[in-house]
Amino acid sequence: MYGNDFSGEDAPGGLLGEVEAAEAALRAAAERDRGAPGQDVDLAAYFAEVIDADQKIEPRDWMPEAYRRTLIRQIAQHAHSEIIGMQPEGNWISRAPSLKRKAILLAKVQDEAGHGLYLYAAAETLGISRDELVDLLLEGRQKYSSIFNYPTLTWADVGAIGWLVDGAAIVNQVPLCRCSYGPYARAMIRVCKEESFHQRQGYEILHTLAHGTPAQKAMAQDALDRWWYPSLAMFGPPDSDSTHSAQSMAWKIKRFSNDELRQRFVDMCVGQAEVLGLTIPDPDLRWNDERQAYDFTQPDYDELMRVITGDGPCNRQRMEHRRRAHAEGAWVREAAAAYAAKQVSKEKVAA
Ligand code: BYC
Repeated sequence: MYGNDFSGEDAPGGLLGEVEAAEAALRAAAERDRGAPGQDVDLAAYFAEVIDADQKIEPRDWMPEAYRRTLIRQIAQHAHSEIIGMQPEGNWISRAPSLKRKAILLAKVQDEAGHGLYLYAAAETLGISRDELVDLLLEGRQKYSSIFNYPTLTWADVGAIGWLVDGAAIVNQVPLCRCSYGPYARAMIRVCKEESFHQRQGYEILHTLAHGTPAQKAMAQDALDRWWYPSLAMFGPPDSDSTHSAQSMAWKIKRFSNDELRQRFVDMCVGQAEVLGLTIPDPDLRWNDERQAYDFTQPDYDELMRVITGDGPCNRQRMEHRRRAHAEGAWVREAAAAYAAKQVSKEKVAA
């Protein structure tokens, strides 16, 4: 029994079906490639036409400076989230309850590093280097997702992260597979396919615990109680307070608003929680026939702002760890650069 077996995630209309459709649309857009604009073309008008026609902006294309900056901000924040996001789960690699669980978790955490790399590479196509982006994170001038500032207290938290955090990530990222910027859309397709496996492994951990001893079930419920509202907050502030949504949607970077995606996530989770036999910690959660969606209690957005601005339960610990890991990895980067330089000079001698 997996988290998406009954939400129809693999079905054509389900989330993975949407990823497949986005991939096909991306290929079709590439085939319709308009090539570079002629010399006398108004570049701003050409950019608007490409966006209107649902084609992709590529690194070679002219783009408004604000579009470029917005993409760098969002993609970098996303990349940093993948890298910082390795910490809460990495915390459990040495304490996973079996060899098999340990191997799976290790692979998952490595996947997150890979996602960070795809995303840094996508950001680099916008004319900023990975070194610069890493410095911006380490200096606290760029953000990462609020969710990774919460602690993982028990093994069930690893399950809750997979089910809820990766689940929220998929709901947020599937529409990004149709983002107007080609390199970001392509990175997202690959990321979403992998995230789907992550979500399933988390759900399976919780399913096992929820059908285990009373103490294990209580541990699973406690994890759901602690991760539910922070997961809802991952989608960002409510639409009324979202500074970037309107412009990002006009540019087709974002395809849905923060509130629309949050609603979609809640609607997806209710049936999944029922199969787990766990209770979503919201006494006001109920089906609204008129809206054809669940009514639910919003997360505490003041808490979200506190966490975003550096005052969450683990912000300091996460950044200290990242700075230390970066400093301790300096010799690896130097060795890799020296090796690459040596290869280049060997090739030159051979040529
Ligand atoms: N946390 O105008 P808004 C993962 C900021 S990785 C922190 O709505 P936007 C995973 C926002 O940046 C998950 N900050 O912004 C990894 C803005 O501040 P600035 C990461 C947040 O960009 C490992 C301000 O609040 N996913 O899933 O239109 C293991 C106003 O917000 C948050 C992504 O990054 C937040 N939750 O919409 C497991 C997805 N929310 O920049 C899992 C890509 C808002 O003006 N990003 N802010 O200083 C997005 O889709 C959008 O950037 C957001 C926000 C929906 C997050």
